[in-house]
Amino acid sequence: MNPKELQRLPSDCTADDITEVNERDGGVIVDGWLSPGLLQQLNTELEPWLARHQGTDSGSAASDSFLGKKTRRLQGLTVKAPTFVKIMIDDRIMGFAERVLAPIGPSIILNNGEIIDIGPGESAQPMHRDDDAWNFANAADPLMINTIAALVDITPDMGATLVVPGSHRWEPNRLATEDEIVSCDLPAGSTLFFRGDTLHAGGANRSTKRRRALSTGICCGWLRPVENSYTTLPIEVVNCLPRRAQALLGYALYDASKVGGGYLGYHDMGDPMKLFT
Ligand SMILES: O=C(O)CCC(=O)C(=O)O
Repeated sequence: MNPKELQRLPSDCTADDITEVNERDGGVIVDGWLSPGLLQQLNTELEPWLARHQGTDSGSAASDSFLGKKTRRLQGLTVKAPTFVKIMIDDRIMGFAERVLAPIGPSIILNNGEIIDIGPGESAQPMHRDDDAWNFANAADPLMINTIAALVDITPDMGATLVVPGSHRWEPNRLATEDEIVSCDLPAGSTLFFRGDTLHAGGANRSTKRRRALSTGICCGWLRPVENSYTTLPIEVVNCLPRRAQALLGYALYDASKVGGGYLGYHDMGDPMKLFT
């Protein structure tokens, strides 16, 4: 398969539609997924945090190079930009995650809620699969799903996400040729939904504009997520969130007892959800 573009779905599509196209292509674009009002609210909340961003400094040169020295990234969005919570618990994103991740576990958690603001002059990331974060797992099914929502109009020259359609079915070591890679044109609000086993990368920003996007990744409930939400979110903030968001942030007891597994994430030998009023 070698389509020149990913399939696009309308904003009223369902989680089933998103899952079905992903099963075939490894990725799909939903146009107009975020409303203009929600986008404006989120962007307004993000402005002061991005303005005071100190640059990429993860403590590892290799990690900094992967994240991008000209890229501003923010996590801890539940505190910094509370509008993020509505997006994280959207039925379609959770429904897509639940469907794709069902074969490997009974529950899901947030892997990362991350602003990726790629600056002019940034080079493209190496092609990768998000599932490689857990490379020892050797799983036959995806371990996570990811979404890249455009918070500004994103054109290919601005560092649009690069995706290799069909690569979720490839053997692990196969490399993509130039003509197998598509660049996602994403008007503000449009969103790429893809699986953890699909090859992709942040593109090179050859423009003079910044490419601002939101990555919301969801992984299987028994994995250690990329983002550590426990250290960024005060418990008083989590207490005020919807139950669904509390669970997604990792505060629900993981219970695989009905499928022959065990429990993970006890709080003092009980369900952490009992902490919340
Ligand atoms: O920013 C993007 O479009 C993709 C970023 C990405 O794949 C990553 O940082 O792992």
